[in-house]
Amino acid sequence: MGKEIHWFPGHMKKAQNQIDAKLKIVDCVIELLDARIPFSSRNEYLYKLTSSKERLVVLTKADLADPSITEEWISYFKNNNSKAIFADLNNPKDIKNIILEAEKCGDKKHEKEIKRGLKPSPVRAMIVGIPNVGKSTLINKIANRKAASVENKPGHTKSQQWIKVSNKFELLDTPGILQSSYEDKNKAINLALVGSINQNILPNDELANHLLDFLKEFYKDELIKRYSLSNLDQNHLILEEIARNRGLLQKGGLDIQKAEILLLNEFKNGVIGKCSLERSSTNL
Ligand SMILES: Nc1nc2c(ncn2[C@@H]2O[C@H](COP(=O)(O)OP(=O)(O)OP(=O)(O)O)[C@@H](O)[C@H]2O)c(=O)[nH]1
Ligand SMILES: [Mg+2]
Repeated sequence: MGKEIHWFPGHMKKAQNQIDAKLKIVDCVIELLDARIPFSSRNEYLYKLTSSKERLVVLTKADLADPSITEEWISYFKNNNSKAIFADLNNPKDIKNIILEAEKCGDKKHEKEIKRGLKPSPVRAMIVGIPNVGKSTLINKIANRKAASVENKPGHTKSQQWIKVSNKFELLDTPGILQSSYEDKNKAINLALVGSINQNILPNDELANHLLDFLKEFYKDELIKRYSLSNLDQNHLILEEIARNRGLLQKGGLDIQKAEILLLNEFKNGVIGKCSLERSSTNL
């Protein structure tokens, strides 16, 4: 495998240009980051592209992340003068909180309009982020209807779409965009582990190995409990034990590849526990 990780389908380049073109007419950018990997899930290119706009950072999938580490990330963003909140996008209370914060983005514009004797115009927010981070979900929850298509697969949304939420609020859904390349392979691995890079880009055995090393260091008890493990010595023995305990067999013995897939899927879906892959103290 080469040093840099590339997964930049054609629609992402187009999406980047379209974001640039729409920036002029939006009041703020809502940047979604995955609460389990706030550092790796920030697309540096997209961040710079949208830096002239007021920004609200939302750490999504907080229900899958380690709560104390998420709190640390919120403090980190605050200390860096960035407005950030965390959310489980399936929790209506969290959605209300996002709406309240996003509506504030229109305050300056509304002040100017009122001074000029104009009626306040709707707040226009552009939702940006990497694939699978929850952009379309957020829009549907705010709009309270299935306005944008959602699927648990990176790169699902392929084009921009305005969604009118109310007379006060309009949202722009955008396709998820990754950096055109990742020099830092750890970032690419993190993105694959949470499901934001296509599964076929990095080999499962490498991902499973990396994940086991990480879980052994930070979430040992959760790992042992989930798979009833008798020891944590070597990763290949752990995978064998998972295969044995789950009855993953093939002709001639244990099916290790199936054990890797099971481990990766269960991690991605939060079944092993609330695990954060990145900590603000060590990653930034
Ligand atoms: N557990 C959990 N799942 C979430 C949350 N937000 C979104 N999801 C799930 O994540 C998956 C992807 O959501 P989408 O809204 O399609 O993501 P997107 O950012 O629009 O993805 P692209 O269109 O590929 O860029 C779906 O299965 C959602 O149900 C959350 O806060 N918690
Ligand atoms: Mg989408």
